[in-house]
Formats: sequence, structure tokens, C-alpha cells
Amino acid sequence: MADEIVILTGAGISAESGLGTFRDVGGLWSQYDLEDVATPQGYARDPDLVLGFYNARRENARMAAPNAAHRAIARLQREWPGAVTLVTQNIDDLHERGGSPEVVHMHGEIMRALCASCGHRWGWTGAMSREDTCPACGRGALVRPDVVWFGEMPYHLDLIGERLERAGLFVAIGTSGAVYPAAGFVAEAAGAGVPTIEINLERSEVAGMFDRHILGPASETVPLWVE
Ligand code: BJW
Repeated sequence: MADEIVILTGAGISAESGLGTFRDVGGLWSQYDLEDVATPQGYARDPDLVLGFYNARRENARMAAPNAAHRAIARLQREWPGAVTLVTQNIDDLHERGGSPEVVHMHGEIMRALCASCGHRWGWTGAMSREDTCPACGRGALVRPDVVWFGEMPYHLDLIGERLERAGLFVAIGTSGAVYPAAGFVAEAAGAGVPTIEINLERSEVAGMFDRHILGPASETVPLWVE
């Protein structure tokens, strides 16, 4: 095994748990305009639409169960303590519930709330409404899901950069490579001479950036790769 591995996961790893992806046929971005539901401007225009979108997805995530791919990554992390950095773009908690000891959520977490006024963050598992107030500053109308929308800065980029610099292998699982900065990680790794593997249902549009491809449903391919 390489000294250290960075694994980047995307919506494809949770697809077989029943959670929709974004850009596949029938995906979330074919049902919603991303400008309306995944930008700060969309939230300012119509908070009820955005809160409803995330309330439904929070409920779906709560009802979903981790699949064999989540569990296989957790096994790898436990077998090689400290050597596997798991970075996910997913806002669901299926990696945690699949047993992963450490998960870097670069696009935030749907089970958490963020106060847009004071920056306080806290756990949130139920529906969210415009009437909710922040427990830290007491303000209302500014409570939102703690997720990263377009135009906002993803979380933990310094930590991810450090782990990418140290990595001996970079693996992307179930992500289309359409959204930056995550889409740029493979180029960073390749530029440093680090081997790269794409594990996906099919070759993504950025497949040419990777050295190796493992194609098929994540619940089958990831456990096989881990073994
Ligand atoms: C399977 C499978 C199975 C299916 N098994 N596989 C150039 C450089 C840098 C930035 C930009 C740039 N150009 C534009 C930007 C800005 C923008 C961006 O990237 N835009 C693109 C559209 C080009 N990026 C941003 O705004 C980011 N912030 C930023 O750059 O900040 C910089 C900054 C600087 C200074 C000031 C301020 C800011 C933020 C991006 C936030 C993304 N947010 C979302 C929604 C929020 C969370 C949520 O609601 O869930 O995050 S968008 C959405 O896309 C979500 C995802 O995490 C993200 C990635 O999607 P993912 O996971 O790849 O899913 P899909 O559906 O695309 O792909 C699924 C894949 O799975 C497919 O390949 C399938 O084949 C596969 N699959 N079933 C295996 N069973």
C-alpha cells in the first residue's frame, strides 16, 4: 500500500444507498436550477424553496443506510490508522454511519445548521424553517443548512492541501469532476507524480486525468479495490 492515501468521494458513492446524484440523468440538477437552490443568492431570493430542498434531502439522508462502499473505506481507515484521509463532497453522514473514524466534509454537512449572522454551527436533524433562531446569538431568519454553495469557500482546504502533498496515492470515487476546487485535486496529485485512480460507474469527463480506472457500481468496485 502507498504510504498515505487521499480518497475523494462524491454523490456516486451514496447512489446505491438511494440518494440522488446531481448530474446523472434524472439527477438533482435536472429537477432543480442550481442557481435557485445552491447559491447564497438563491437563498436570499426564496429561502422557503431552499430550506424545503434541504429538508427533503435531510429526511432522505436520515432514512438511507450506508452501503458496502462506505463500509469498505471505513475498514481501510481502521486497518491503516492515520494513513487514509477521507475527503467527501457529500453532505450526508453515510461515511460516519458506515464506520469511518474521520471524515473531511469539504461541502459541509446537512445534519448541521449554520448561523449566517454569527457563524455558529450546531447539529440539526429535523426540518428547518425561517422561524428558527440561532442558539448563540439569538437572531432569526439567518439560520441555514451548513453546506457550501456555489461561490462560497469550501471547508478544510488547508488540511486537504497538506494531505495531498504527503499522499502516495489519490483515489476519486463516484464524482463527476465538474465542481472546483475538488475537481482540481487529481491535477495537483498528478503534477506531484502521485498515482491516481478513478473509481466510477463509467469514465467521467475528466477520466483522462487519471492513471487507472475501475468501472462499475461503487458497492462492488470499492470493496474489491480495498481487498
Ligand atoms: C457512480 C454511481 C455508482 C453514479 N457507483 N459511481 C474553476 C476553478 C475553481 C472554481 C471554479 C472554476 N470555475 C467555476 C468555479 C466555481 C465553482 C465551480 O466549480 N463551478 C463549476 C460548475 C465549474 N465552485 C465553487 O463555487 C466552489 N467554491 C469555490 O470555488 O470557492 C472559491 C472562492 C474563492 C474566493 C471567494 C469565494 C470562493 C463551491 C462549490 C460548492 C458545490 N456545492 C454543491 C452543492 C452543495 C451541497 C449539496 O447541496 O449537496 O456540492 S454542487 C454539487 O456538486 C454538490 C456536490 O458535492 C458537487 C459535486 O458533485 P458530485 O459529487 O461529483 O456528483 P455528480 O452528480 O456530479 O457526479 C456523480 C458521479 O457518480 C458521476 O460521475 C456518476 O457516473 C457517478 N456514479 N452512480 C459509482 N453507483
